[in-house]
Amino acid sequence: IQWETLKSYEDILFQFHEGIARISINRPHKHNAFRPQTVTEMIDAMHICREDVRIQVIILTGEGGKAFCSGGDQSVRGHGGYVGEDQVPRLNVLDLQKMIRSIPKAVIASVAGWAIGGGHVLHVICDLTIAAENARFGQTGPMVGSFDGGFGASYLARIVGQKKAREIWFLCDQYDASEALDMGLVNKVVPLEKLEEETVKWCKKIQDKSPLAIRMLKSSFNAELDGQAGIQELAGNATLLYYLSDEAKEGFNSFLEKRKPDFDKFPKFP
Ligand code: 2NE
Repeated sequence: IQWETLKSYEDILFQFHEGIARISINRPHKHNAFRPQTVTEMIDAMHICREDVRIQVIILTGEGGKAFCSGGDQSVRGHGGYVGEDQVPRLNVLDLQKMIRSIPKAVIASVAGWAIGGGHVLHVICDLTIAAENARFGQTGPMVGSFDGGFGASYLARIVGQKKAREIWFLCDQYDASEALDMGLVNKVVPLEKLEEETVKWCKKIQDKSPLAIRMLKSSFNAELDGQAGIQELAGNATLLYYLSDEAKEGFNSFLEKRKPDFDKFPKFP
């Protein structure tokens, strides 16, 4: 695939090809662990993915074939978070998680090698995960003095069930790709050399579908789990659809034309 660079960053690659955006963590020397700057760059790229109407599907991945992401960079962990050049401790990966969850486009994790710790949570939050045969999954928090009790625990439990999620967190074991497939943690496992091809194939299948239907489905899946934030997302999409209707247009046209709105002419449904 001839990926075209959309924007250059220090810690990530951000590329585009035929409606697909590819965000790839580019710190293979650290198994693609993220520092605050990595996450800031990913957030910026996700903003672009949300706003750019050419982008229909997003792939999240890591460079090097040995790791998707190994979580927070422990070498910059300080007092209260991960510390960047400004010396401020941050847990900004939580903001990135919310963006992956709420962007009204499918996000596919393409996992080669390690998806560990906060890196594992990132793939969990993605809508779909395609794994290479060398992928390995797990949480390390309780070993390294951390945990993710948000999506990383509750949404994981929705995916693999309560018992398995507690096992994953309490034991900090690692699971290979076929174990991950068996527990419903990934959608498909392919040989490493086929990973990108298969991921793009899944993107293209989604791109052939109705974007509004995909958008509504994503927010519907989220709404059940995300409380008021989930309902707000789904309701925002309902407002978008309503704005497209002649009935809604009659409302604002009547205001602009300083007349009483005439809603009688629109169809009523049982
Ligand atoms: C991933 C794992 C199991 C791989 O082991 P192995 O033996 O294949 O590789 P190695 O030698 O450990 O790693 C290769 C290089 O990457 C660095 C290592 O230090 C090593 O560097 P050198 O010694 O060659 O210079 N590296 C790997 N992961 C790193 C990391 N996270 N931070 C900094 N450097 C890292 C093994 O590497 C491993 O267990 N890694 C640590 C996984 C981990 O505990 N991640 C943090 C979890 S907490 C978190 O992510 C988090 C959260 O819980 C809540 C909010 C935000 C973040």
